[in-house]
Amino acid sequence: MFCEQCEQTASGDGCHQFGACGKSPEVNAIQDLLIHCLQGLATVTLEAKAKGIETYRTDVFTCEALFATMTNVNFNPSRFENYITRAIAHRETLKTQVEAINPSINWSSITNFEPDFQESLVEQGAEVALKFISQVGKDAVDIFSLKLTVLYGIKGVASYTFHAHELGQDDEEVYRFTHQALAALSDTTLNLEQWVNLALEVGKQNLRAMELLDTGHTQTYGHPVPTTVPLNPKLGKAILVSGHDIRQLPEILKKTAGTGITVYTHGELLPAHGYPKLKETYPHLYGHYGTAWQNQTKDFAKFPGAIIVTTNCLMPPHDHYTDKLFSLGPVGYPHLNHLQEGEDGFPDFSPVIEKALSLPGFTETGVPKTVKVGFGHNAVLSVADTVINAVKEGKIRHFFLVGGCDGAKPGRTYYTEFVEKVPEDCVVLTLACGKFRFFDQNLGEISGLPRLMDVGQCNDAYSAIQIALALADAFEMDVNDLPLSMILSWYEQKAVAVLLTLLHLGIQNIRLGPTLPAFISPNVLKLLSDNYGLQAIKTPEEDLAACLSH
Ligand code: FSO
Ligand code: SF4
Repeated sequence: MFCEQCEQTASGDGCHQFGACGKSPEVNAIQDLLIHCLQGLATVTLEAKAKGIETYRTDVFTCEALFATMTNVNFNPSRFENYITRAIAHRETLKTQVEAINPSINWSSITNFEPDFQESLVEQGAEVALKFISQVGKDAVDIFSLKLTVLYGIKGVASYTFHAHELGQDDEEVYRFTHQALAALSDTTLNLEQWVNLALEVGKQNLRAMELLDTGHTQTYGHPVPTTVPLNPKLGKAILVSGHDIRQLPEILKKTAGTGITVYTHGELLPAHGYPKLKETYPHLYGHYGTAWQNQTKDFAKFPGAIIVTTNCLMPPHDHYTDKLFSLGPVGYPHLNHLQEGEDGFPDFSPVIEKALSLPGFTETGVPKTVKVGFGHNAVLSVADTVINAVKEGKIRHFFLVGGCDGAKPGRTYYTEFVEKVPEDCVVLTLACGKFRFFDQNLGEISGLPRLMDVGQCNDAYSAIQIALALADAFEMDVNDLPLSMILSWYEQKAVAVLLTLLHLGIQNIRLGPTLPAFISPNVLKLLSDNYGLQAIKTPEEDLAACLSH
C-alpha cells in the first residue's frame, strides 16, 4: 500500500501498512485500480471529444468516481468495484463511437486495459500502483511529486465540479481539463516545467469549478446573509446533516416539514444557514451541532437522532451509532445504510425520518449559545465602503484569512492561538472546517463590522478571493500589497486544489500547516518557496509579527 494524499499520512511519509484514516490496503489498491481505469477512460474521452462525440455522462461519472477516492469519502470495496465496471463500460461505449468515425484508430495498452473481475482486484490494483510509483529518468523524484500534486488536486476539482453539476452548473473546459490531467498521468514524456504548469492549471480550473459552485449555490438559495445560528440543542426529535452537499438539504427539509423533526447541520454544512431561501422556507432548519469532522465519533455517538453524511469527512463509524447513520452520494462504508439516489437525484429519506422518530431526540432545550455565518462575497462587499473607510482611518490595520481544514494533530492548536493573539485592530476572515478551532469566540466589532467573519465552506475560498480582489481594486494595488495574510490549514485534496488556485493567482507568502504535504519533494518545495514565498507555519507569535511587519 502507498498513499500520501492527506495531511494525516503515517509518520508524514505515506501510509504503507494501513491508512491512518481507516482505509485498508485492499480498498486503497482497488482505488488505485479505479484511477488506472479512469486514466484510460480519460484518453478515450479526449479522443471522443476531438471527434465531436457527446461525452457529458462520462464527464460527470469521472468526477463522481474521482470524488469517491478522496480521503474519508468511501471505504466500501464493492462500491469501487461498481465504479470500475462503469468506467470500463463508459470507455467501451466511447471507443465504439470513435471507431465508427475512425476504424483504423490504434488504442494504447492503458485504453485497452481489462480488469479481470474473476481474479483479485486488490492484486491488480497493487500491480498498477507499483507501475505508477516506479519513476525513472531525469528529475524522477520531483516529477513524481508533481504528478501526485496534479492527481490529488484534480480530485479536489472533481468534487467541486460534481457538486456544481448537481446544481445545474457545468463547464466543458473543466471536464476536458480533468481528462487531460488524468491522461497526463500516464505520459512519460512531460518534463519538470510541464508538470509545474499542469499543477498550476489545476489551480486555474479549480477557480472555475469553485465559481460554478458559487453560482449554483447563490442562484438557487440566494446570496448568503449574516445569520445567527444556535449552537444549543432544542427540545424534540432531530436529524443531523453533515458534509458539503447543500443541495440535499432542502429535500431533507421538505420531507421533514410537519413531522416535528428539527434539522441540524454538522461540520462543513454550517454555512448553509446563511442562504436566505433555505432559512425562509424551512424554519425547522434550526441550528448547528458538533464541531469538525475529527470529533464526529464523539459527536455522532451523543446525537439523539438520525445522521446523514453527504460528503467527506466520514470516519470509520463506531458500532454503537451505525444504526442511526446514513451515507449519501459518493460516500460509503461497508454495511452502512446507504441512501440510493432515485431518478430525480434524491434518495427516499423515509428510513432516516423513521429512525429519527424512533430515537429520543433532545429531552430539553440547551442554554442559548450562537455563532454568526453568512459573510460571503456579496455580504462583505455590500459594506465595502465601511471596510475601506475603516482601513483608511487606521481602524483596521490588517486582515487575516485563517482557514482550511481541521484535523486531529495537536499542532492544530496553532490556529486557535493565532486567532486569540490577533491584535484588536485586525479582522479575521475564516472558511472551511478549520474554523471550528475558534468559530464560537466573540472577537467584537470594528466600525460595526464583526472582527471574525465566516466566509463559508472550503469551496467558498472563491468568495474570499473575490473579496481580496475587490479590495485590491478599491485600493488600486496588487492583491499581494494589501494588508492581508493567509494562514491556511490543510487536510485533504480539496485543500490541495484550493492551494493550487491561490498559487495560480500569484498569491505570495501563504503560511501552510500544520505540516507541509508529504508528497511535495524538497526541490518542489524550494520552487514554491522561491517563486511564491510559500512557507510552513512557525509559532503564532513569529508569524503574526512577520505578517504585521508586511
Ligand atoms: Fe473539512 Fe473534510 Fe471542507 Fe475537507 S470537512 S476537511 S478540505 O473535507 O472539505 O474543510
Ligand atoms: Fe493515509 Fe491519508 Fe491516504 Fe488515508 S488518505 S491512507 S490517512 S495518506
